[in-house]
Amino acid sequence: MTNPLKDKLAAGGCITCHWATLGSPSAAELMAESGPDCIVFDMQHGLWDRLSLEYAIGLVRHKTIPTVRSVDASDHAIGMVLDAGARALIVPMVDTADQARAVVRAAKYPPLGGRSGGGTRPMLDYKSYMASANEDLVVAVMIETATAVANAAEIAAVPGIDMLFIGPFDLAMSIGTFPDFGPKHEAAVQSVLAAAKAAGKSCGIFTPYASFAADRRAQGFQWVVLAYDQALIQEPAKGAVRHARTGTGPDLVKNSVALVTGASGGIGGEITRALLRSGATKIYCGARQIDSLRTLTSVAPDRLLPVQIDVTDPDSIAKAAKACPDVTLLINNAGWNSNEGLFAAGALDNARREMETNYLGTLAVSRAFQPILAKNGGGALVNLISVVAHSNVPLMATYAASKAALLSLTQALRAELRQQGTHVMGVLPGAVDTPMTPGFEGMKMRPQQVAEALIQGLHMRMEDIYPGGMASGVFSGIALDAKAIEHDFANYLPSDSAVRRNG
Ligand code: 3PY
Ligand code: MG
Repeated sequence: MTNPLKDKLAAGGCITCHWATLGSPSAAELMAESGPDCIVFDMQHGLWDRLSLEYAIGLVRHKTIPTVRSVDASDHAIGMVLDAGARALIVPMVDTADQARAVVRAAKYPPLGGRSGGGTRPMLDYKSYMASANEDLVVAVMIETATAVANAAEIAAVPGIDMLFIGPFDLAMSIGTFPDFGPKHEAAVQSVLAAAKAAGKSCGIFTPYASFAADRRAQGFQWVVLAYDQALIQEPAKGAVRHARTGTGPDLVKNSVALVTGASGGIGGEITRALLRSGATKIYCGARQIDSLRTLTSVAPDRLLPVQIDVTDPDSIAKAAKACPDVTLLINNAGWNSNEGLFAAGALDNARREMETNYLGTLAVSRAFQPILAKNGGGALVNLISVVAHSNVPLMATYAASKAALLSLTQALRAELRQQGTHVMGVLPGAVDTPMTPGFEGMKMRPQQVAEALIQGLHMRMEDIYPGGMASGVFSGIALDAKAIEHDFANYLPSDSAVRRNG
């Protein structure tokens, strides 16, 4: 039996782990499925007891390397977790070389130490286990006080210690920088890394997020934490509640005076009809060509007023703003989709037109109507975005990029318009069945469903809505695994697309 963690360290690699604190063998099993180098069961601050630890290690030990942070540095705490099957050991709060020597004694069988033989898991095959256990085990001691930092070189030199493992939070408290880290903390961290390296040992560090882990790995740390079970549950739960938060206030639809840009299109027409049904007093129907609105406005000529507006033309926008001084609900719906990839013959022209319409056009119209909304009591501004703003669908690459810009713009509009009481809502559907999505063969929703969701979102004063199964699936998928969504969307491309289109 050779411990792959030891091989990785010897080769100068970096061990990536998940950190399990919740005392749930099922949660640990789920985390192990993702294939980390190891899982750390935290007995010091986690909810594990002897039995749940034994069971959890049983569930994961054929998938990953079970590792335990012991309750403390006592012989009993260390012997117990090794008997449960830990193949790597992290011992907290080790301040001196004497304590480090005691850790090695507790962790190794004679003649190297004084660990007592026994335990259910070692006894599965006790002869081979005891023959290899001393060699197999990775022993890491945690450096997490000012004293330990001062003694790091001596601790690293203790035979049998494989790694110094930094506890950044306790260290911050010990050196007085908590809750921040800062330069003093970083200097301490780097001095521990240097001490470990000078002794020919490895250095690891607890990293609460995967982004921190990447930075530390690049600095030469050889053990980092990618994910932490408490945060994996707590953060998405918080995010879901934040996302579902609704506001209160006067109804934004009933008795409103709305302007819908791009009203002659599939979604714009349905939004207009939905506003009409929902009690908007007046709806200005905006289009580049007034004639294209005739059928739509004929339904209720007294309440549906055609307005010429080309969102890429400043004069046209200024005239529309003059003609619509009573607007309380601006719906920026006008948009353009070339439905082409990056290597289509006209890709640069496509990209410019999409940016001009979807991003700059929305910005220009929002700027023109900001004082009108303010004068009329705040009201609401709605931007028709798309879920592809979050993750590019390369089949319509330049369009998706313009929608990403529009999403960013929407966030800034929300912040800027808060003071004047304008509610800003983003609408991010998936594919909608309109003339703009001819080539897309995935699941499409009807424009009417988008319009109904928009009205509902305004009633509830939501910030962003994701109408339809595709959009809500993508949105929650991105929160869990953005890379998986990116790769999934990439798969819609035909395999020879770049070559075929460019060539
Ligand atoms: C610390 O930062 O102190 C830790 O022990 C992290 O688990
Ligand atoms: Mg600690």
